[in-house]
Amino acid sequence: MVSKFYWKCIVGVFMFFFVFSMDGSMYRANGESNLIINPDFEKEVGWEDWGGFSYTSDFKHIYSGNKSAMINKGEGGAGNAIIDNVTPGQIYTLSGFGKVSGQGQEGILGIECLDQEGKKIVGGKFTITFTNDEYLEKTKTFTTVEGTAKLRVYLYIITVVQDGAAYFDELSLKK
Ligand SMILES: [Ca+2]
Repeated sequence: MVSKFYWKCIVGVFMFFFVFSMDGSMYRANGESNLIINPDFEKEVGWEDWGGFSYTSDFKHIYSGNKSAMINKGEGGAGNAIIDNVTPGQIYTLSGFGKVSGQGQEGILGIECLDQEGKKIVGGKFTITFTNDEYLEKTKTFTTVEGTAKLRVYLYIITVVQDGAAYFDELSLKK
């Protein structure tokens, strides 16, 4: 009996590590790496300020970690590093946590399909709009349009209301 129990333990431990390593290899096989540089805004890199963009460390406006993105200017926002080696007809999923402050404020998390020269392609823009005053995760799945060679994720406010701002954290773009 003791020996049977002993072998059950050995098999149990073996199965544990087998399943554990399978899980790891499956994750890698899916190639699900986040294509956004600095998607959690913890480091101050990867984002180009298009106006009114800042990294905030105000705990009231952070979803996770120590910083999030804040935009508080109309026609302002920020663009992430351009993603190269993209082809048309590929399915990607964009997601992120966002919220707004100010009555009627809207905040946009978007992505643009760009051609080889980095120019925007008509019909190649996909957006997620946040109007909630507490952080919510939203997701958008899209297919890259004809002529796509690059992608660019961006944050944007079209018009800013009085005391308005949009906040973003924990973004993700995966193929
Ligand atoms: Ca963060």
